[in-house]
Amino acid sequence: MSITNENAIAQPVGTTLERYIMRKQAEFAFATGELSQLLRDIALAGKIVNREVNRAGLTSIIGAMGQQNVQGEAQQKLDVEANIRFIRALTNGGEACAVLSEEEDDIIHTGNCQGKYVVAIDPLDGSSNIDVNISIGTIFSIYRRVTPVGLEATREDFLQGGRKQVAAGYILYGSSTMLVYTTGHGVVGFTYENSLGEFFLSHPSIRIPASGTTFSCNEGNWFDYAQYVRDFLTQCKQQRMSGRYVGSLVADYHRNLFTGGIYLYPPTAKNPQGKLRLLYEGYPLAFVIEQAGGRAETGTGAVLDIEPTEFHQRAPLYVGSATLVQDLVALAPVEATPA
Ligand code: AHM
Ligand code: MG
Repeated sequence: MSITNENAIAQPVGTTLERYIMRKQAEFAFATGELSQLLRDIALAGKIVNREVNRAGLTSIIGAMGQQNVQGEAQQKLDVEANIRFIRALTNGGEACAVLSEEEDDIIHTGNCQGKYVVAIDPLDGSSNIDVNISIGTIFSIYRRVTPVGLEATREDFLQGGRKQVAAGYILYGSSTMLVYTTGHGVVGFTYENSLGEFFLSHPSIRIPASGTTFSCNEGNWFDYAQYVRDFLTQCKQQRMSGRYVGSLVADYHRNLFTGGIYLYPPTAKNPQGKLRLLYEGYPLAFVIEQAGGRAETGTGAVLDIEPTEFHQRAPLYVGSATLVQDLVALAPVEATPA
């Protein structure tokens, strides 16, 4: 055996997601193991989607299917595949009684009426980037149902409000694939090891820097932005901050979470409430950022405080380092961006 191999064997392989979840189960809001199972189900579907994302350039799976999703956007094959994979994993896992997906108009009943949880999910976010081999992601949000166990889930279960989330997170399919989540006890990150087929704990306690030097927004919408948003961005430029915008929310958010910065999707003429969806984009990313020490605002209040009314409603999103979000909010007139 070579010295290199001996050294490799001397190194512990690390903590798998599975083992971590088992150890931390007692910290979960309802320590019954069901939420743990849900996280495992999401991780399993994430592994499958990761495989498909990696194979996308090699197979004919890439490309538009010629269908549109409920928001009228061109649907890619991988969106369809990811949607199916997550719904199937959550159905087979048994703990989710219903799922709300960006790709589906109405909630999907899994048939698990005994399940105590509902999941809102954007199965593959940043779908316009699939065709060009740029990082994409999955975003998820978990609630404990408010309707009686044994019956079908209803709208009420999904429209509880962001503060009622019991867990939320995302998977980034990037240069490496990562699962980042919170159960309300800080934020943890796992990195996927392809050869072993496991997520390993890589970031036990993620904290966003209080400030940062990156702003991320689609500046092509500049002339649609409210004056206070333009003033804030002008300040960023005067301070020689860096503009970084992938156009994949998970990728932009993840970078700013680790290095400090602010992501903005303000209201525009085309999307007067902003483009991003509250239940499976705004809320979960707001929950994670608050747990990491950052802030998520709409311009008139915290994202997590928005009263939800519709499954696919949109909301402005200003999310990232607390100081930067505070600087933006300080410029906002009270009536600037109705939430
Ligand atoms: P999607 O859910 O249809 O993929 O749309 C959401 C995406 C985000 O990932 C990204 O931040 C944003 O839309 C980019 O929008 P734009 O091209 O208007 O800048
Ligand atoms: Mg999306």
